[in-house]
Formats: sequence, structure tokens, C-alpha cells
Amino acid sequence: MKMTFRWYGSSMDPIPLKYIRQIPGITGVVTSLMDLPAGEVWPLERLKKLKNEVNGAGLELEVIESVNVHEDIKLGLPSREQYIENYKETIRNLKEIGVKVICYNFMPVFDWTRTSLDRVLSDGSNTMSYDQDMINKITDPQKFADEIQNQTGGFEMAGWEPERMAELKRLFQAYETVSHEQLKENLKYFLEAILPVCEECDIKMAMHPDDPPWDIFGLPRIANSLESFEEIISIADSPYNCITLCTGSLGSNPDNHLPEIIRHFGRKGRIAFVHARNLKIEKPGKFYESSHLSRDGSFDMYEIMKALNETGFDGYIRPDHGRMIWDEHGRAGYGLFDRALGIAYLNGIQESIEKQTK
Ligand SMILES: [Mn+2]
Repeated sequence: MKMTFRWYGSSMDPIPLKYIRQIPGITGVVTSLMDLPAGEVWPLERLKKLKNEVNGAGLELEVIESVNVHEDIKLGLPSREQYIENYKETIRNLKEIGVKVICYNFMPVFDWTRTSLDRVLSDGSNTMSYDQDMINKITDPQKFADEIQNQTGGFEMAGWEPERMAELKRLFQAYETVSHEQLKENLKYFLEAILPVCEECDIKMAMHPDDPPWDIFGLPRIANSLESFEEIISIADSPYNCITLCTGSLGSNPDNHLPEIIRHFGRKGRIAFVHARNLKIEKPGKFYESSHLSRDGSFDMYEIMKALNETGFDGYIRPDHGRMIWDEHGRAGYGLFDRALGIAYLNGIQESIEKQTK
């Protein structure tokens, strides 16, 4: 498997590529053209420049996270046709620079959601946390979104792009008539349209699970369990219709048995990308993001890595959210230090598994 690191681009990420290059075992970065609104074609010239920059630092650029899906596609509006054509063109351009996997999600309106971006843990580190009781008390999602934006320390959060947040009210109204079944239909329509292009370009679509893995604010969510992903990979049957196995997103529901889910989809060759992180479930619906170490959180990271190895996983993996430690100031979840520690830890597990199985 190839160890990677999410990087937000030189203009938006305070972490220089040369630091990332020095993390043991790293092969490449996972990045995107974050400043482009969802639905636009990613220009080939900009992609070539990005590739040269990343390759020039001694790193590969083979995974994109994310090419965001325009809300009109999720809503199934007639205007989706143009956005789907644009998505296809972006896939073709990504092929030109050697991209192999596109991570995306199909969550309505809100991407990943947390109720705090800077909860202080007992060791003095900061982390992101979620509390369903707090979400249940929110009557105005706009106000909630504003509060979260105020905690970002000036960094634009992926999945919380300003143009999306600016039209929350309109989006909530638009989703009032969209059921879970309808959302699945809209996903099917999208995948059936783009997967032939993915096959032609040898690029896998890797859908990220809902985070947290249940409905919030009354919006439908459809990618949050073994059963729902089984349905997703079946609605458009292509080896390019794959999954981003995000341990934190799926695992915040303790009913999701992570090694079992990995074995299930790993055997089918449908895991293209892995987000490996740990979190501590305090009670159902309440959790914080811990260090990657198994005993700091609720997941057994050794069993997770073992399941990946047993099913011959040879795709891309990255540490996921980290805490803010050592007084680092950065984008919540995406500092350098704790994620680098996460990689070192995953490397250690991997080496021991490889040696044990030889
Ligand atoms: Mn993730």
C-alpha cells in the first residue's frame, strides 16, 4: 500500500511539501484545486502546474480529494447534465496528470460535521469532537455553520466552502422533497454517467462515507454501513465504483465493525483508498478524535491494518484527522505533527504484520 498525506496546496496549506517529504515512508500527497467551486471543470494547465510542483518536491500525486459533486447532481435537477459533463472533463484532465483515484462524497449540504473544532483533551492537545445532543438542540443550521466557521482560525475547511455555506437556506428547502431512495437514484444516475469515462481513463471513484454515519438536520444520508455500501457498489456495477474506507467516519457508529467491513469490500477489490484514524466514543453519538494509537481511542488499529493486509490491499492510505499538538497552529484536523505521528505508528504496525506473515 502507498502511504500518503492530505495537503491543501501551497497557497492554502501552511505545511510545505518539503516537510511532508521527510515523513518516513511517504510516497505522495492527496490534494485538490480547493479554490474552484463544485461543478467547474478543473483546467488542465493548473493541474499540470500542481503535478510539477508536487513531483518537484519528490512526491507523487495520484489521489485527488475531493472532486466535489455539485448539489444539483445530488438533488437530481435538470441542470445536473452540465455539471456531469464538467465532471467527466475533469476526470479526463486528471488522467492527463496520472491520477488513479478520485475521492468524493454524496452527503447533502453538509460535508463532515463536528460540534467543536478545538476541544481540549487531558494532555493539553486540541481536537475535533461531536455531540449528537448538541446537534439535536440546533434549530438554525445557519447559526451552527457560522459558529463552526468562527473556530477555524482563518483556514477554509474542505467541504465547508463559502459558496455552499452562503446558500444553506435554499439548499435545505431544495432537499425537503429528496428521500433516501431519491438520493440513491440520483447517485446511480451520476455514477452510470461517469463510470464509462473512469474505465476509459483508469481512474477509480472512491466514495467517502457519511460523517457522522447517520442523518443529521433531517437531511438524507445513504453511505454509512456495510449494507449501504454494498448497495452503492451494486447500483452501478463497475470495478471503478469503489470506496474510501474512512475508519473514523464509519467507526463512529459502533455497529460498524471495521475489520469486517474491510474484509468484505477488500475481497471484492472495491477499497481504493483508506483514511486511517482513531476516535474515542464517549457514549452513543458522542465522540472525540484521539491520537491514532489504539489504546487512546475506540478502534483496534492493528486489526484494521491486519484486515487490509489479509485482503491484499494495495491502494492508497493516509492518516486522517490529527490533534493539534506542540502548539501547532493550523487547519483543524490537518496539522503536521500528529498526522506524522499517525504515519509513523501505522508504519510500525505494517512492518510487524509483514514480518509476521513472512
Ligand atoms: Mn475521512
